[in-house]
Amino acid sequence: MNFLQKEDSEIYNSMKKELARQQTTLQMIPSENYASSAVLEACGSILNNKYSEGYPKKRYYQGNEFIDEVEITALERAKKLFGAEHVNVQPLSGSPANQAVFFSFLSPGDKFMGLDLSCGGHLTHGNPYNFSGKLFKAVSYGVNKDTELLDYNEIRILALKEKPKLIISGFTAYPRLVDFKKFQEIAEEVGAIHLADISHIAGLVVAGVHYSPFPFTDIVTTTTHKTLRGPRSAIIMCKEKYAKEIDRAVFPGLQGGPHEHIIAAKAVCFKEALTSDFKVYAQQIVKNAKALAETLMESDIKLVTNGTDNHLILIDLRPQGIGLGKPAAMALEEAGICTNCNTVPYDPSPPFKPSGVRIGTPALTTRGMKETEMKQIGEWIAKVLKNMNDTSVKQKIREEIRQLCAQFPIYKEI
Ligand code: DSN
Repeated sequence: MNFLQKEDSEIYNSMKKELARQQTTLQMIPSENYASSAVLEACGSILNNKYSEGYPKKRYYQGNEFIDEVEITALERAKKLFGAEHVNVQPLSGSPANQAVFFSFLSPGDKFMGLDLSCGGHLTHGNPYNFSGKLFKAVSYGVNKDTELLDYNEIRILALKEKPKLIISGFTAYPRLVDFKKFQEIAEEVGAIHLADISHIAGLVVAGVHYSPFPFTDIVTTTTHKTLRGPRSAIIMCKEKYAKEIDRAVFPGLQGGPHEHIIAAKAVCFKEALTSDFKVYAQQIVKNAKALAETLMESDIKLVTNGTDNHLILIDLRPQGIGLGKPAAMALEEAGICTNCNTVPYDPSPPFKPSGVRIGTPALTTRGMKETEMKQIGEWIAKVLKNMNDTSVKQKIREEIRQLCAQFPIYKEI
């Protein structure tokens, strides 16, 4: 960062401190990861300088010969990686990608179904403060109150009653496998479009450690920076018959010039995700999450659904009387463990004061940590949660975490 250091010491210094934070603490927010240096180079590249409204070979601006090469490479790699019929790599991030899908198939006021936020749904799946809940009529489904699992029979009954135009599957805080085939069958039965939002689990899907929504799902959206470990962005994939609607909804419907530096970074990420090393990585994410979940449960920490099948774990703080999610996440941060507070199913507290903490293993797995480290980290998390106001406990763990992080360096070369 030589140029930045010379030209803007304020931003340079903030970035240096953030780098140290990422290196010396445990990044356990399940939607975060460490992108490779190659991905970061593409993000910070001269492709930033180019406007390219339109699609490859059909641009409104001149000078896009090499931009087309980049975007076509990204498209081809994404198709191969996911087995998708059609891909749009231009969405700026996950929410705009989902927005484009709504605008492709729904008119304002139309009804759709998505998972309730408290049960693990995303803002764009029908939250009343989000465009999805404001412009459209959201009918939320939940999870079973006892098992905290999706109940496909209940979802089907609700869909038959409500007859939505769109059904969304895929979540931000559901620690179990999702049966996309069942969602597609329900959607077909009621004549709805099925949108699978696989943002959290895309890396697991391409590695074959989570069910894939391909080839049967109508539309699939995913961000590219979570388990997929690419740049902060998103893509939309669909059956060929929906290609025109989706492309038109992204441009000119919703966006202007695409961010081709980020599209280049997505292409790099797809190449990385096509390797056998990535499969091993994704398998390890799940092994690590299971090992961590076991240690937490052995330490009497209650987990939503009593475990995990994917990369994330949701701690329910209520049974232990630990308190609310925000102070718990703050105590963990003081000890060097970065998580986020989160709602638990049917949370009696409001979303800005939720009763849970969400943790995940994608970033730690990128650092090379395995089951042994997860066991240690699980013990630390339990200890902090049971001694939230004890500064000496948090300081001791903070120091031990600093030592652990030094054994698993990240971004040595920056
Ligand atoms: N903010 C993301 C997450 O943390 O799950 C979803 O968009």
